[in-house]
Amino acid sequence: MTLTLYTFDWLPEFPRGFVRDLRVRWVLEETGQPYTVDTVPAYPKSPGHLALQPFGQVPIVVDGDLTLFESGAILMHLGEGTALLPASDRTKVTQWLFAALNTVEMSVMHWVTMVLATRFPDFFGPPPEDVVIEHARREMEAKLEALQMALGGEAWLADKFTIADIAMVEVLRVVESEGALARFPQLVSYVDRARERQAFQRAMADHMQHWRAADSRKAATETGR
Ligand SMILES: N[C@@H](CCC(=O)N[C@@H](CS)C(=O)NCC(=O)O)C(=O)O
Repeated sequence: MTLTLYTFDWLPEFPRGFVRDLRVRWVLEETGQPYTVDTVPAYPKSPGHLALQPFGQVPIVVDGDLTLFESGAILMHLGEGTALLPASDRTKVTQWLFAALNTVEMSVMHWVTMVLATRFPDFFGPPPEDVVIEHARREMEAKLEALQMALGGEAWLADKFTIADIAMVEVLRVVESEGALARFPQLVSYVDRARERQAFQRAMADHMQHWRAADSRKAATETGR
């Protein structure tokens, strides 16, 4: 049975290219596992969506009898038995996957949601004072500094490219999109190296095509066609 990846039916421009279905698409493109994409309404959350994902978020994967949410758990499930989660390096890859999601992503999201609130207050609520945003930025930069040191001159977080790199690069791309990665040249190279992968490029192209098709569907509904 083909695996189904769920993402939102439509979203405005600003999160496109960063919605977390992208990291799942990337793993699926790396492993070559066939999949189809289905959608859940972004607004309002539907009971069907909440039955699959109790927090009303995406991504969700339905793989046979298994329904799975949380992108980290999905990456581990899809990486299982592949070179993206090698048995010989499993513990280290898991450690870096957790670091990506629980340490780096947490501080990045804390900062970036405040930055986005300055541009999209209707969506993110009123922005906090500059001093609060600056504090969050410094906290995030301390994490990025430490990550850059840990990566050192290595190409990837473990011996080879793994699901931990997919998660970490997806988080760093958010920092880059807000112009805050340039102070960390080794992290810039790391992101560039990962982005050169064909699997990433296919995943991104499909992700963006999904939103274009969603725009067309929405326009057709609005004009009653
Ligand atoms: N920890 C979750 C976070 C999922 C998440 O925040 N997804 C966003 C889209 S990228 C979402 O669904 N946001 C809508 C919401 O939180 O209501 C994961 O990694 O899967």
